[in-house]
Amino acid sequence: MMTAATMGLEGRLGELTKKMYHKTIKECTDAQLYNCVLQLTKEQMAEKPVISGRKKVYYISMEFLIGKLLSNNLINLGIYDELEGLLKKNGKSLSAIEEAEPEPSLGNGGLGRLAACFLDSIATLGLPGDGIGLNYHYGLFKQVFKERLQKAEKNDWIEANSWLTDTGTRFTVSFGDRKVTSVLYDIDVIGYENGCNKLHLFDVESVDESLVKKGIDFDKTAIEKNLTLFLYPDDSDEAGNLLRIYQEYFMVSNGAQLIIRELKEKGCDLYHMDEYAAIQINDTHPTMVIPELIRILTWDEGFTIEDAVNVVSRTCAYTNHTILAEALEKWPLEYIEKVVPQLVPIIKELSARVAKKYTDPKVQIIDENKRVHMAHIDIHYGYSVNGVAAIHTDILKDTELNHFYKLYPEKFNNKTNGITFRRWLLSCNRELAQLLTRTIGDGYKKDADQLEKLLEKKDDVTVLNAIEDIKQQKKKALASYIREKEGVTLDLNSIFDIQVKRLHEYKRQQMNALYIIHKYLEIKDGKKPVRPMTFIFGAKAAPAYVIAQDIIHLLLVLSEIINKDPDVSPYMKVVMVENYNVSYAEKLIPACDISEQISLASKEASGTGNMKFMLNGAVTLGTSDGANVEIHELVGDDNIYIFGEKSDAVIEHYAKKDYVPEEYYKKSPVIQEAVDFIVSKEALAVGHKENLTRLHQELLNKDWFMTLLDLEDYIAVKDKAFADYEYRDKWKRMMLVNIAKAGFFSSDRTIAEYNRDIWRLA
Ligand code: 26Q
Repeated sequence: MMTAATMGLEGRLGELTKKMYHKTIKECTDAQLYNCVLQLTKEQMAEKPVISGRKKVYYISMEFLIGKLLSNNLINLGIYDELEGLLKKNGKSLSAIEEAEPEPSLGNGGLGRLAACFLDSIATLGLPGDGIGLNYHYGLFKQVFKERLQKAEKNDWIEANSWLTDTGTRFTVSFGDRKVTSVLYDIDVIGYENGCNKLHLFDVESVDESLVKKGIDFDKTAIEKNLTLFLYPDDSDEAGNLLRIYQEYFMVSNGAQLIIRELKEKGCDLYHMDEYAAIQINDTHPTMVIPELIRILTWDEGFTIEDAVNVVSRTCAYTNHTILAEALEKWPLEYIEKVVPQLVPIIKELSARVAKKYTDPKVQIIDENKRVHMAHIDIHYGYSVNGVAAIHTDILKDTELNHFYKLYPEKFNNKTNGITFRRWLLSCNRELAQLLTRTIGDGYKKDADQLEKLLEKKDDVTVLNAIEDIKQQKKKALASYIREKEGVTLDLNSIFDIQVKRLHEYKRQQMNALYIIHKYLEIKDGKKPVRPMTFIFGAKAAPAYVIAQDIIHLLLVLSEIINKDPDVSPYMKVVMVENYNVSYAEKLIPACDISEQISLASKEASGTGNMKFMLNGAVTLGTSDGANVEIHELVGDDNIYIFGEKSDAVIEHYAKKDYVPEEYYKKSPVIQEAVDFIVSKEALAVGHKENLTRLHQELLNKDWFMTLLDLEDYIAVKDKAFADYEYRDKWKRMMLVNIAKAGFFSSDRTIAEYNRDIWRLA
């Protein structure tokens, strides 16, 4: 077979179209061309060297939210432009072909997307590092709106031709009540102008897709048939299903078998496992890998428990992604007993060792209610504990995990999150990337700090106008997409204000909704804004999270009322996009003027959307939370809009239990009006009484995440941001500064730090 390297891309693509469809490139449909280009790209990746070295990192995670891969892989291979050109010559458009790629939904949100960005950066830095996860056939649900409510459907993303390759590897995984055979699929991960690593996704041989009946319902008992059908939605409050434990153990058992096989192939003496492998545990979901490795070493490899514990503890490192206490996994020992009885003696032993050393009940592994605190296993039996933004790590050290910090100060470290600039700049905003290359050269592609060179151009009218023009082009492209998908026409002269992220009360989409109601009432009252405003939301809510569903309902009700009101719609539009996902993010983020990052201070561990918006020239409107704090430090007071109470004040409110939403409601007519609109005649005429009254009650009587606390400040600062948008020169400079300072948030920087401080891969 002649390969593309010897015959050129066009020749090889022509061969493939002929072989697969008996057609020329010109004659193929976009969907057919997608399959051929997929094949071509896989061939090209297979020719790249596998990144190798004595020590490898295994990034083990229940989620890898990889998104579509074609564009990214072409960019990393360095053949995007050539392919685009040859397709164009044949009357075809690469971006139309990309639309034919199905999007896998192997993650919920931030944590899963971070894992995907990390794989890209690990390979780009040329470090040996593989992902270990699960191949969910339907992933996270696909969101559809019916009667202004979220409904869940399956996302059937695996096609005959895909990025998955069956490796032929099969392992056996033993549960208490059955054994299953796993199948290992690999996806190649190519670094930017570098070699390849792998994402290993395990599946069950006996999985049965026909188990799924209506929507996303399926028989929960037939484990060997259902184990890899779906990804658990981020049930921060509702966790606790046996199936989740089956999934977690299935992943770690396979992961441990794979790692030990690779170590033996390398000739590693397992007593020195830590010199060959680092295992990064992505939140507590893969924690059972620790007792599982100890079990294998003691049962199969003749280790004493002492030796096994020691070497595993030198190999495993833990990343924490949340400080919401209710989101920390605590499994009843009896569940673990049912699913994996073989781990129970190990976990009991690990727990007993802790109990012998430390009497403090707060640091025990098995608590008095016989619940296993997964994070406590990681902290006692891992060598590193990291948070994901400076403020987050500080809160872990000072409050949430303070008891552990006192025991093991040397284990704690911060690794502020990052994003891959290949996807979130080069791929989603080619226009901006080209402008940057023309202006500061292309060194920034491998060294993101070079974006700072852009600061020299902060008074250069040509550059400032070019940035503005690109924003306008991206707004136009988004508007036409939204018109097609959502049936809403946007005003290109309006300010695009965007909040896209999982729906959660702590992220406070409801506060944004109250601002919108406030503006609506002002316009009804005759107070017109100088420039029209477009409010865009995208968010999935865990199906069991009732109030989150109610907030989605409110947003859909508002968009119905506002967009259809002829007095108001010329001045504002509200759009809640359906099924927000990575591909949608790639269209929304480049088109954004104002990036909404409004979580209750102390609750958002980091956020990574905030970084993507900044890199694409949006200005942040946010609280002093997560990575917003670091964005603020980098861009300075003049290039960001910060509002709301600080995290220490918020933490104090919780400690003193002194936040009473009704006091804020009574004190402020503006708050009162906005909150009561939720159950007004207008709202009830369009929405469901049950959902709206429940939400109204929740805000007045509970409001656990303190929406009303910051509402007045939010309104004032957001009004200021909208007003400043009219000072175009000032605004364009703010855009430029945000882009120039975004280099710090490259995941290449984050991964270099993980490697320097935690993994130490030569
Ligand atoms: C747990 C138990 C049972 C079922 C589901 C879960 C579950 C699943 C997913 C719990 C949490 C998650 C996801 C958490 C997450 O995405 N956290 C986000 O991580 C980002 C990357 O570090 C941060 O930027 C965000 O601030 C954080 O919210």
